[in-house]
Amino acid sequence: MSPTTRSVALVGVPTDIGAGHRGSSMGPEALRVARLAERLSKRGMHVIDRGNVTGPLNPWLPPTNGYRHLDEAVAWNTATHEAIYGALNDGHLPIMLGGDHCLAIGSISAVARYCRDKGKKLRVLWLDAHADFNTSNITPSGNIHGMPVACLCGHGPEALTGIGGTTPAISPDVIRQIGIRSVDEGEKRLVHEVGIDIYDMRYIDEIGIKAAMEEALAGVDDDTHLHVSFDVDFLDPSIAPGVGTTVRGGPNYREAQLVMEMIADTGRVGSLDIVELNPAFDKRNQTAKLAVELVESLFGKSTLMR
Ligand code: 5AB
Ligand code: MN
Ligand code: MN
Ligand code: MN
Repeated sequence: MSPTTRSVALVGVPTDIGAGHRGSSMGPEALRVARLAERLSKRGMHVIDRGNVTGPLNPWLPPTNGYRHLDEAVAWNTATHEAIYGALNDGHLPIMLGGDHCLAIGSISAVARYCRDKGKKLRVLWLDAHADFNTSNITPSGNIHGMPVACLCGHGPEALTGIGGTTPAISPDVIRQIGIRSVDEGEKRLVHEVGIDIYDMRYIDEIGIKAAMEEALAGVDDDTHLHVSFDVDFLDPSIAPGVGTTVRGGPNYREAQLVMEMIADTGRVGSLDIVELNPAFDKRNQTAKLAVELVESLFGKSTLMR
């Protein structure tokens, strides 16, 4: 391996513990079947599949005190945190294969801890139809996959906000949310209060994806660790049916590809989550294949002729 070869570690987290539909637990395998490792190897990366993190089964119970499956979510996120923090310290660029989006609490708290250790700046790009900023008293569902950003910013139960030892794990000003088009009433008030930088679909329609991405990436420099949290429901459901929580009016194929290409151009991607892929809703693994294609773009596959 040449010293410039990026070594990538795949970490599967096969659970749907935070979701409102069963099936995202099959996401890691669907991404492997869609040949994620082989496609990244072809791009010259050194790919190690570290297998799957383990955790409790999904008991499929109703919420208690505003949370569904809190103990199990803590167990999965603690294991995810350790796996991602370990991969980073071994010199790998970790790709967390979800799993539902609650797992970003584990992965991003690990990335933030690693950045603190190394004195690096962190920028989190949150590609999603949803803001994922609910708390126990405003959530319409109790599903923890609707709460990870709030938890990471310190709003949530101590058992989740404290994973990684520092609460809050991140400051709201490191986050840029892109593609947002479905936010609950109380959640909307809270993201405004906290001051999350949101590039919603209306804004993207008005100024265009290129200008929006330039704004979201402004200030990223050689010292920045870029974490991309890619919720597959970011994409328009016409091209990505394999998710539990579809919302119409998302980025089309070419817009999504441009998002990934512009992120790739920074050369600063240091970690990635691929979450909310739900093979139970997919057709012939097409959404997994599309996700893999977009991840290739994220790691430098370009449509550019110049
Ligand atoms: B996802 C909803 N806001 O809290 C809630 O897919 C949906 O990780 C959350 O973005 C969607 O239940 C969570 C209605
Ligand atoms: Mn999400
Ligand atoms: Mn979502
Ligand atoms: Mn979802």
